[in-house]
Amino acid sequence: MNTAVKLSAFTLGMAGVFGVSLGAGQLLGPDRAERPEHVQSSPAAAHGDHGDHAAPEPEPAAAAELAISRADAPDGRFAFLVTGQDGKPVTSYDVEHDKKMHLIVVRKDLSGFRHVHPELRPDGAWEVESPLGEPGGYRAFADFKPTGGSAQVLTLDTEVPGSATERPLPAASETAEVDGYTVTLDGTLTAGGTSELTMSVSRDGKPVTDLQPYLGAYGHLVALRKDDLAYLHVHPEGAPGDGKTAPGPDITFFAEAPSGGDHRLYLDFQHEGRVHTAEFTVHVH
Ligand SMILES: [Cu+2]
Repeated sequence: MNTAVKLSAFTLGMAGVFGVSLGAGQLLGPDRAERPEHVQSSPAAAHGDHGDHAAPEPEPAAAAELAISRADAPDGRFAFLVTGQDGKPVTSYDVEHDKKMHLIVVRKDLSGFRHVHPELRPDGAWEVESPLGEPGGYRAFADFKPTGGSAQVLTLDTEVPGSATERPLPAASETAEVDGYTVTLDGTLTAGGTSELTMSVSRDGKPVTDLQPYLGAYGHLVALRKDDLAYLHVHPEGAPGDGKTAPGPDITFFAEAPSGGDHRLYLDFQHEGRVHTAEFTVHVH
């Protein structure tokens, strides 16, 4: 029932700006959208701030030959393995955005978004409190960088048994309400170019100006395309502590959408010690 899917390492929308310390706009892998699930692809371009420009490009197979699969976990937990070509678990990872492993989970109708950070078990599996919710099909995106390899996103499809009700995608809106906060979206995400998006956070009609760094930034934005769940991971312009980036109310992102269609945007931000996720439906032209 679990479909291990291997997807490409990502293509950077903006050259060489991976890295939480820089916090610059970053795009993960538009090309996966067009790829059938069984296809593997070449490794990502080297990420600039890891000092690996000088390294020769790895053979495509070398970096791409990782696979992901579910692993056994206690009740209420979710575990998976990342394995190399030799079939052994990959156990050495670089920290990216404060964590070695970012796991994005969403139901296939784009509801139930979760962004969690599993822990590496002694047996090499990653485990976390289950991010799965009500019945239905789910896709998990494991976003990581194995030490010495390329940053990449592997996807794993799984299912929560039971009678599933598909939720229609909420209507497109430039305003999202979450946990008493209102987040407004300014800017237009267009296909095939770089789009500047500004998200502005307010509460009770007042701009929030004391956002807290979360994973090294004031906001993390993930976009998923309806139907094929193409994954777009974007990071904000500016970083906490860089002397020019204010802690709200505005969070600015640069993103490139590889293609059009309806997308769901998920903004994680932290305020007063809690992380909130504001969601928007956006139609990309
Ligand atoms: Cu994360």
